[in-house]
Amino acid sequence: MKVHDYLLSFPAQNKAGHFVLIDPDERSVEELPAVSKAICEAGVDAIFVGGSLLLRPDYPAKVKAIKSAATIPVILFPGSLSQIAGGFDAVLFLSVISGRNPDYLFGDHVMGAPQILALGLEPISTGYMLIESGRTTTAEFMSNTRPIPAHKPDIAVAHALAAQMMGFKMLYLEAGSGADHPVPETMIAAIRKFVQIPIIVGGGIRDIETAVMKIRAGADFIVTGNLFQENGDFALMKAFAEAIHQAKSV
Ligand code: 1GP
Repeated sequence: MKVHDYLLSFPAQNKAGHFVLIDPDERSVEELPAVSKAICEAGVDAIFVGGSLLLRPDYPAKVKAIKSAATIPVILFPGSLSQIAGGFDAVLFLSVISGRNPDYLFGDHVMGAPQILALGLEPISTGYMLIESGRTTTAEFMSNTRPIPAHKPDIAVAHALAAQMMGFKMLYLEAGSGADHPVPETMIAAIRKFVQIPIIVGGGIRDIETAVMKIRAGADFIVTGNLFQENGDFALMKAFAEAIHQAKSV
C-alpha cells in the first residue's frame, strides 16, 4: 500500500493519527533500533525523520537503523536537500507556502525531484505553513520566511485553500520545533471548514490534552518531537497514541 493511501485511511475511518519525529542529530546509530522498536510498540502510526540541520555524521546508517526495527512507515521530513536519502518509505515533498522564498516554494524541488525519483521514494506533496508561536523558530530562521500571525486565521485559511486548489495532498500547520505556543485551535478549526485534505499539526505539543484539543478542532495527525526525545517516556507515548486514536470518536 502506498504511504499516502495509508495516511488517507485515517480520516476515512474518522480516526486521527500520531507521528513521532526523530531528529537524527539527537540520536546515535547504536540506540536507534531500540528507539524505533519502542515507538512502534507504543502504537504510533508513522515515524518522521528530519531536522533543520545535519551536524553529525552517519546519517545513512541512522536511517537504516531506524528502518531495521520499524513496523510502521518511516517518512522523511526534510529540513533541506541534503537530507534526501534512500531507505525511506516516503518523503514529505514540502513547500513552505506561508513564505515567499522561491527556493522553498519550488527551487529546491527542482533540484530534489530527480534524486527522489532515482531513489524510488514516494513523494507526498505537502503545503507547509509556518504559524507564529512566540519566539523565532529554527524553521522560520532557516527558511528565511515570515510565519503567518497566530491571530489571523483568515490569512491561514486563504493559504490553505490555495494549497488545496493547487493540488497539495496534505497540509502541515507548523508552530516550529519546541514552540512556546502550538498552532491555535481557532486557526485549525477555521481551516478545517474550508479544506478536505488531511491536516497535520505539530510544534510545541507537550501534553495529551493539547493534542486532543487540536484533533477536536480539526487536525487529522499530530506530530511530537522534542517531548519524547527529552523524556524518553514510552509509556506516555503509548497513552498519547491511544488518546489521539480515540479523540474523534468520543
Ligand atoms: C517539528 O512539529 C514538529 O516540526 C515537532 O515539534 O519538537 O515541538 O514536538 P516539537
